[in-house]
Amino acid sequence: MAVSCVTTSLEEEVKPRLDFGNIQTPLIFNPSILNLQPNIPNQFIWPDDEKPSIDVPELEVPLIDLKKFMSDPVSPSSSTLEASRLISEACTKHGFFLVVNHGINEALISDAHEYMGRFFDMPLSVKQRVLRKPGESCGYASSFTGRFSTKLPWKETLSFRFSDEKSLSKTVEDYFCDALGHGFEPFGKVYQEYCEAMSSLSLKIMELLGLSLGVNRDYFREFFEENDSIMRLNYYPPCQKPDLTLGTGPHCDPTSLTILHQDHVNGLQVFVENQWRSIRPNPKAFVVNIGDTFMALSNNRYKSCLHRAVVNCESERKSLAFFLCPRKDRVVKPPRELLDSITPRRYPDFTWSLFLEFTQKHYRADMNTLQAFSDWLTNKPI
Ligand SMILES: O=C(O)CCC(=O)C(=O)O
Repeated sequence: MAVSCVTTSLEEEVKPRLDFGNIQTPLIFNPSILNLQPNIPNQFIWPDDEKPSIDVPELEVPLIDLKKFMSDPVSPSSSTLEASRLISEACTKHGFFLVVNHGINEALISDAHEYMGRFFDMPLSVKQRVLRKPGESCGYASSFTGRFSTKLPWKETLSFRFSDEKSLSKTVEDYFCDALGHGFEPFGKVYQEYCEAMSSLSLKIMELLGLSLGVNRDYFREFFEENDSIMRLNYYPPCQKPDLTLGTGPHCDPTSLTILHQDHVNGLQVFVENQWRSIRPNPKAFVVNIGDTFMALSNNRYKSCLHRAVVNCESERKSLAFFLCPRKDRVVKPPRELLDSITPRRYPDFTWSLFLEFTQKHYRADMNTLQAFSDWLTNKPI
């Protein structure tokens, strides 16, 4: 990985420069060069009130065992009812829980991590073949140097689209081959399979969320059939000043449901009861969290919670994030069961495509994204 001095049209737009105080050069995030400096560029230094604390207490999140649920008949068993009770409790409070016995092949998870390492180890010129352009949600981002010029995250990402529509059955494989070349076919195959597995798992979790909200078990599952989701590979290199920067800044996911697999290195933190708390890595588990779009679907019953990722000076860290999103034209509105005279509609109807556009073109995701979007929709001239 490399920080070098390449000028692209993206940089011209925001004109970020490497700023060590006295010397300024155009900014590209290349840790192998940045790590040779005693300090980090100012753009990566976060304001004091957002600087990370490394030793934070652990968040207690329920461990949901999916084994029985996966083979549960239509009428739920007592273990499924217990799982749905635990999910309801966690999602009302902060929206985070872990799932184990999820049925995803360990070798597939390990391949997904392995290929992520291979991708980020490639020369910058190769990764830049799929450079993420302003206003787009997919592609390679070396930090967010092309989009923002302050509070930059200490990470590289590769994001791509997954569609569960039958006519688009090979979106991921095609993306790798078309954008990066035929040598990337094995990457495409691994991530196509991984995304298909994540999509199936998220539909099962949707059934549990439906049960836990007292809505028909199939309601949310059907809502997310033909989902148009986003997969993101997060690579956090070690940082010589981990107390000054963040790997991922504080934000709530605008998407519907996130299924995250972290490697063995600590980093994920969630803001609960006015305090940052960590979620300890568990290679056998996926971390699941509610996003803003599901918060709107549940009419605010379930929380989309602020979270971030910290970095450290010794080890690199990797995480795989699958962001479940509805088909772009689906209208997001809560089912009738979640409305009554004391709990009226909390957000207006919207489509995921409009919300996605809002987060890519008008607003940097933070803890108020959904409210800002809702205000924007309400006040937008027709
Ligand atoms: O890497 C992590 O633990 C969190 C990643 C995350 O929040 C994101 O990609 O939106």
